[in-house]
Amino acid sequence: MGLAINISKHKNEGGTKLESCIERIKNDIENVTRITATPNMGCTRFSYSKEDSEVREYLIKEMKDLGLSIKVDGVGNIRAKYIDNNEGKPSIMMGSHIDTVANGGKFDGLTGVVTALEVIRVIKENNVKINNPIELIAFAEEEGSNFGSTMVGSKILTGAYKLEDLKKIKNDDGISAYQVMKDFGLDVDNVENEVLKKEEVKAMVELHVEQGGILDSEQISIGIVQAIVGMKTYKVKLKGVSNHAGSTPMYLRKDPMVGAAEIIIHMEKAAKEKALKDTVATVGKIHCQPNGSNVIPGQIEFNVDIRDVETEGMEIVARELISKTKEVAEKRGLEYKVDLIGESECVKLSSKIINIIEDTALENKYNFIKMNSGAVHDSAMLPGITDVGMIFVPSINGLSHCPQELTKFEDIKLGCDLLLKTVIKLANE
Ligand code: HGY
Ligand code: MN
Ligand code: MN
Repeated sequence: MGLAINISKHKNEGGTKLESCIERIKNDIENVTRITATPNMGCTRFSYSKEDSEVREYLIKEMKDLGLSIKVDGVGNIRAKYIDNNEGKPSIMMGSHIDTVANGGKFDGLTGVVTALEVIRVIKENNVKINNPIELIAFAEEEGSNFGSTMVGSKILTGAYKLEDLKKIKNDDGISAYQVMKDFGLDVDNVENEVLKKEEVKAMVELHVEQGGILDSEQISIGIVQAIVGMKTYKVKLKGVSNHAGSTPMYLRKDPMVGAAEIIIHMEKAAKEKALKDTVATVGKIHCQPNGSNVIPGQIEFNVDIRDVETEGMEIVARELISKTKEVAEKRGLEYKVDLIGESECVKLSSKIINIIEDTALENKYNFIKMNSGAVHDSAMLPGITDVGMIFVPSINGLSHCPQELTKFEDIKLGCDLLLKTVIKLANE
């Protein structure tokens, strides 16, 4: 494991005023983000990778130093509970995910985990009275970087995914999530016995960077999230006839690349002109076989990521995808397959939690707005089990899922202090 500058033993200098320690937050983020598969090209920390192991080792040590009771479930979610004479009562849960996209930013997911860790440090060192345990959860495989399906950790935790689903979803090498998790040393066969029960949790509050530009452009420190978009991810496979790029006349070709291009252009048109005002559609991943510049491709696979706060918006684009793929494949003599490989509903967050966060922001004179999230988050899987709220902190220039992702530590501290006060309120109401 890389050098870990260990200043996390600083006593919280917040004095009587309860507040988080920006140095400890910075230290955790720097120690974790130096562990990446792509040094100098952003954070690449896929779940179940070498980098993931190193980060888990670091975070679990920090959790043990706090005396938390730690459990890693069969899909790799880390659950760490601070219990203080309130054993058996439902937890106030906080946290986010520790995995990243390829060449991602330093703050997506991790910010929610280190601020939750810092909240527990402050509560413990100030002996704050809490009637409920405080639980930090670090979700696995939120990004879908391995298997194309987002929020696998929270879908398993909430029962939205079953063991069977882990055997179905596969990585680019055709290895199932089930096998990857087993090889990582997880007790994946046990996942269905670890589904979160309503009586285990009283509330969930996730802090996350906005990943959009509203807070930064309007110079606002805090976003209180009201709804999280729904999402559908499709995998499209087009099969044609691979052939020589030079000696094959144009009229004899069955070229899946050109077919894919027609469909991808149509996705943009469907989202812009046929769907609803907030509908978005993206093709960010494409795989060409055999991928030679002088070879007409034999097969093209690409994923289509469709989102909206309204289900209807997603369904319009999904219908366009299926009909356009059929039309293009028949016209060009291609075989085709369109599979839905992941989805999550648009969720409205708990008005109770939104009100508590808002009251706390008003009491502390934070400037805030209420807003929706265009990114999906593990919290989106929990409303069926508990009351859920989210706190956003600004992303500079709205950039995310790229090495340029940036959030000021002062803003993270402000968000962490709001999280701290919200959690204490929830643990004492
Ligand atoms: O894709 C998302 O919205 C999230 O970052 N996984
Ligand atoms: Mn995220
Ligand atoms: Mn993300």
